[in-house]
Amino acid sequence: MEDCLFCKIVSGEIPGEVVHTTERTVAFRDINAQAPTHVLVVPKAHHANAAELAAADPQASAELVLTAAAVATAEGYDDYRLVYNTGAGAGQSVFHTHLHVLAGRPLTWPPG
Ligand code: IU
Repeated sequence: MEDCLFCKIVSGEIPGEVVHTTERTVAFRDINAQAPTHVLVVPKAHHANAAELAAADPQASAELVLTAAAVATAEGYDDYRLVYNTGAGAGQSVFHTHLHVLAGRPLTWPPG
C-alpha cells in the first residue's frame, strides 16, 4: 500500500532491522524499544489491524503469533508479552497490522 511505512519496510524500500522472516511475515526491531527485546511482527500483505488480518487471512494471523514465539525463543526468552494496539485511542500509530513482542524485563499488569 502506498505511503504505508511498514509496507515499505517489508519491501525493503525503507531499512528495518529484520530478525526473522517467514512466507507471510516479517519481524523487525522497534526503533523505540520499550524492553530489551521489542520486535514487531507484521504480515507482508497490508491490513489495517489484527482483526482485519484475522478476517482476511486466518493463516497469516496464526503465522504472526508463531513468528512472535519463534523470535522470543531465538532471543532466549520463555516469558514474553504480545500486544496488538487497535485504534488511535489504544495507542495504534501505524495502521498496518503489527504484533509487538516484548521481553527481557519484568512486565507488569495492567499495562499503561
Ligand atoms: P503502535 O502499536 O502502532 O503504537 O506501534 C507502532 C510502533 O512502530 C511503535 O512502537 C514505534 O516505535 C514503531 N516504529 C518503528 O519501529 N519504526 C518506525 O519507523 C516508526 C515506528 I514511524
